[in-house]
Amino acid sequence: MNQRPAILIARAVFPEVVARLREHFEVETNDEDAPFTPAQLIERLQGKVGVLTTGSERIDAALLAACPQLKVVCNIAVGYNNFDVPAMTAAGVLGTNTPDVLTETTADFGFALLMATARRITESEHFLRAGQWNRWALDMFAGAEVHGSTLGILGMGRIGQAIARRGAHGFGMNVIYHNRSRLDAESEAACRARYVSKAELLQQADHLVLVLPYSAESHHAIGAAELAQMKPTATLVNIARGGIVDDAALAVALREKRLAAAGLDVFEGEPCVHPGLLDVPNVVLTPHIASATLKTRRAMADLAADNLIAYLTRGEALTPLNAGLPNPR
Ligand code: 8YV
Repeated sequence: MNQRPAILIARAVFPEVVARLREHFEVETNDEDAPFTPAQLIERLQGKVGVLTTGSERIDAALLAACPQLKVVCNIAVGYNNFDVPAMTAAGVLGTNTPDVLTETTADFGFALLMATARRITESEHFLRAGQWNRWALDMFAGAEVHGSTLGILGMGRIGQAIARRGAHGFGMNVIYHNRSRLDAESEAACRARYVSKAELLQQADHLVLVLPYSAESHHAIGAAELAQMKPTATLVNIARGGIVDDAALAVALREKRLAAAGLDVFEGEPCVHPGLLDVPNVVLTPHIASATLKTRRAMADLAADNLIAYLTRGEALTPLNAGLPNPR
């Protein structure tokens, strides 16, 4: 009889990562091209002590009660708004995420999206592909200046600071930020960023990048009222989570040119995208790929696997979210 503990990998990951996990555990995988429904996830978790998840699997009190053997849930993501961490702690289940390994890659993408948005790269490409380019004009696809402009960052964690460094050191931008807590002086100096109130951030930013975690508190942190405070020439970039922006209000602001442009990698209710956003030209839309380089996605999957192995074999994870569980399962 095989005594090895059983685990589930809820979404397809790299074969090398599966192979590494198979050295320690009985591994069940999701061979479908889609995430499990909540009921399927509960069914597949029966008898499993650990699971690798992505942002798509909700881990809440109901699931934890229905899966009494589950000890650890390892997200292949730095964001963990799919976890109810207090419920996990109460149930004695450890959660882990993948910080650091995706910081620079995600910041690169944030900057790419800012550039594409400000300089109207996808909009002008569509125009060219549609065969509409028949002459040059002085103001053709004239966009917003990036170098030397004011970069606003809402949410100044690791990724926010990495974007700030790119803006300040690479593009000579004046960087301002708002965050729940102010950075220490050394960290502010490293990314040449100045702390301002949220109202000042909205009013002064030429380019506003959102990099804050999603929570009840940050739900619709950018809605109609906030968009109304921004410059009509400004651009907005969201690489954080859908739900932080009220996408319906944003679509209206873009249509009415009360905001010059937006670059969005995340959406409320993704993979569905608000139809109003699909309908306006001044928005760059990407399918939640900010951390998507092969090297980084592999590092994320490896870190999640390492967390699972470390916790189940040694009782200690590498990047735990709720370490020191009072009553671990
Ligand atoms: C993930 C992300 O790829 O890390 C995060 O929080 O948003 C992305 O890097 C995505 O959440 C899938 O897990």
